[in-house]
Amino acid sequence: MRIDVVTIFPEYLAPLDLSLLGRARRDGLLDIHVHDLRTFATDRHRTVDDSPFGGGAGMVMTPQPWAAALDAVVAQGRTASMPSPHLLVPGPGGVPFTQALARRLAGEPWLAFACGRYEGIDERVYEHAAARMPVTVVSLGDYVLNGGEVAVLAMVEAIGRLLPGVVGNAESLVEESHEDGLLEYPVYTRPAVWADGDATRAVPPVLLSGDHAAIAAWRHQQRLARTAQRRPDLLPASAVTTTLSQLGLRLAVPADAEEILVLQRACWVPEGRINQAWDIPPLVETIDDVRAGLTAYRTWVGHSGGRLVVSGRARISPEDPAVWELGRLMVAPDLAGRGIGRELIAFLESQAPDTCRTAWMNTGDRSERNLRIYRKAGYRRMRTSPRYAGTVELTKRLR
Ligand code: 6GU
Repeated sequence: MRIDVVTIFPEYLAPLDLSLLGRARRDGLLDIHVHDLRTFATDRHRTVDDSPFGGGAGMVMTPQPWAAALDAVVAQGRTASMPSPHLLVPGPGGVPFTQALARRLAGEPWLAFACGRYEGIDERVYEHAAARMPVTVVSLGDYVLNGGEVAVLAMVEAIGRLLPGVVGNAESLVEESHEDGLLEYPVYTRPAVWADGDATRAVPPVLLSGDHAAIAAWRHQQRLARTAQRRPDLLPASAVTTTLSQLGLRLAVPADAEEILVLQRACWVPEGRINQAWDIPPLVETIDDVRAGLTAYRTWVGHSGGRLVVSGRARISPEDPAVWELGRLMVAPDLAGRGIGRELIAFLESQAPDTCRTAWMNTGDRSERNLRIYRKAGYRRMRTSPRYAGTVELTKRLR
């Protein structure tokens, strides 16, 4: 693989001569060329920056040296089979640099990196480059570095080590954090029992058992637990969430309406199927109906893995101020069976004002599952006939 790096600090890239990447360069697996942007500036002072049009802080890198440098890189490196590199521009505003992206880039024959400094590179440089080669702005994460050089060191290492022959043990490339969406399990070596001053620290016994199936199962458990603890965003909500308290319920705001509507449809489709009725209100409501509901009721929402997965609402009955009316109790179908619905009911009851003596709700009269949950929560069928055909009304004494 050929890699070109354009920078005003070529010395920053010196570590690419060390360790595994250094050896890969000497072995000819990696052909890295570092270029000093200033040598492409034509003025007497080798200027590469100027103040921004429209005002604002800092300096902007000027287009002329960049265009000349990128043209020179292409002219120097092009071959019949490699007409141009894939240009990567490190910056906090880019697409996330992930293991998956590293793997895709490791399959390309020629990469070029353009290291910006100051407040960025004149936007027309991107247009100049895009007319000649594929261009991708990439970010290491949600924080700001002073320039792209350190990011290039990280990216070249992540990409380079995936090239055949760069890392000796190919297996160590597979058994790694992020290769299959989970973090790595903890590792231990001798001594089996370490006298650490006042403490005695032993290796988990399963690792000394010789039982390879048990070791694999333990390691998998450790990976799941670590991922849930440190990177819950990598796991599906169903693997992270077991209780309502993990969801951090909060009062809904108007911006939640869209996601509430999605959850509502997901939760009531099974009801529609049971009742062979697709005109039940939660299925036909529009986004405006949901928004109106947010003003008429107090609605709570809970999130897991970046998704809205739980919601419920309540109000003082407009007909009887002693009645606390619950409704739209929803738990995402993939979180069913964890008792979250039961916890949600208890939470909504706990929000009742002291003036409410009973809680009230209704559900479809064929909704066995709901009826079972509500019965367990202490709700009983009212003897009066229900307001809506096909529904039952349920109450519970609160105080
Ligand atoms: Cl790739 N470059 C710069 N300059 N800052 C960053 C970054 C990259 N990723 C996060 N912050």
